[in-house]
Amino acid sequence: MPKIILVEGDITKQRVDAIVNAANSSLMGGGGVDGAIHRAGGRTILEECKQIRADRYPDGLPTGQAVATTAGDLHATWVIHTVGPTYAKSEDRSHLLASCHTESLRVADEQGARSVAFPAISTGVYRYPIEEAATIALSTVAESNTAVKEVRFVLHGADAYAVFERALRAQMR
Ligand code: AR6
Repeated sequence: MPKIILVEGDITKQRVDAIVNAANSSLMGGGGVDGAIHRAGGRTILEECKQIRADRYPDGLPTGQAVATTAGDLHATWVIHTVGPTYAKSEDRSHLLASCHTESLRVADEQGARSVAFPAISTGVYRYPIEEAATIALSTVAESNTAVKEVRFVLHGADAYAVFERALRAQMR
């Protein structure tokens, strides 16, 4: 089980082996954390995403899956792109959010990453309630069978940090 650490801040500033990107299935960039990662990481990341689309995912990366590129100018070796579910009241998509975390850690293991930073996947544009997302993210990582030693959740803002802190405390009880 990896050690779980919570940090308030900007994921693009983290020094870790791999940074997870909350992407969309096009892998062509977007807003939120995706935009920030592509802006800070530079053009190489987008070029590799285009290659992955052409070679392996012509119809786009399915929700809940993950792929790795190099990290360009970021202080990391890899960016792991995963696609979170959009939130829907009418349907439980928690398994897809959980899958983003297990698949990202599986890809991290494939690459040999030992420290991985995650954003709060799906909690922005995709509208997943952050309390629910935090519980799913933390419990999935805690139960993951991975060689990754440290998982750092990087939360944007004090409110998001507080939610994750409460969820982590509840999980440790
Ligand atoms: N560092 C850490 N967390 C951040 C940062 C940052 N620099 N910037 C935003 N967040 P979102 P999603 C937080 O919308 O909901 C994109 O357009 C943010 O406050 O980035 O999975 C993609 O291309 C929120 O808590 O991702 C997709 O189309 C969390 O990151 C779509 O958005 C996730 O918000 C994906 O939506």
